[in-house]
Amino acid sequence: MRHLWELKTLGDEGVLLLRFPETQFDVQELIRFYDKIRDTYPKTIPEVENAGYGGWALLSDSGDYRDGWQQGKAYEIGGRRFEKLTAHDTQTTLTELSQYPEAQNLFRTFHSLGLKPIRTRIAEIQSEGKLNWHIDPPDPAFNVRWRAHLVVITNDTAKFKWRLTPEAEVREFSLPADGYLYLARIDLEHCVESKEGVRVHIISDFNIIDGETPVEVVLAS
Ligand SMILES: O=C(O)CCC(=O)C(=O)O
Ligand SMILES: [Fe+2]
Repeated sequence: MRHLWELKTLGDEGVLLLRFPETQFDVQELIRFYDKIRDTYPKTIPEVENAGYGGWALLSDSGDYRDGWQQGKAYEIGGRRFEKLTAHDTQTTLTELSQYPEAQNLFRTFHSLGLKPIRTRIAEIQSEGKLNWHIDPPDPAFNVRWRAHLVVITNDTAKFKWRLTPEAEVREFSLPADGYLYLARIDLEHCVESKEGVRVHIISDFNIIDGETPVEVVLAS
């Protein structure tokens, strides 16, 4: 078994996806939470050319639940796409969505896993929606190599994809709605799609507050 403090090494070894094998979130509770949010607050769609992709913030910079979604402009360096984002380390203000007991429970479980959540969002891809190939820009304030993903709703066509270069073989994985928290590499080019059916993840950047938590390799390049 590997441990959270080994995240850098695991990245250097070419690991693409990890999971926390010892803790399961309550998926039914997360679905109920998502249903309430979706029916109460309009979804924010970022101003990038990703079709059917948007969501709601639980932890953001200003504390607005739309914050962190509007300013998602992409830019290019040397032919590679980067998502332009504001500094994540300040994105720890609770939004009104965080008042829900399900959100409180979620944060408690994150802490029990040794994670301090930073920018945390509910991300929804509509049927036939996608988020284009991109790399998330490095940020010294937190571990930008990995991002936590918790699946709320998914389907067989919902895929997370990685490639080392635009010419390289594409590796893909359908993250299951099994209640386990996954860590996905975001410093390599990646994209997501859902060809048929909605896909909802809770996605969180984080700092490590306890590196002893065991993690398991799910996929390596
Ligand atoms: O799966 C998602 O909604 C977002 C994927 C992504 O680009 C990321 O986590 O950085
Ligand atoms: Fe990304």
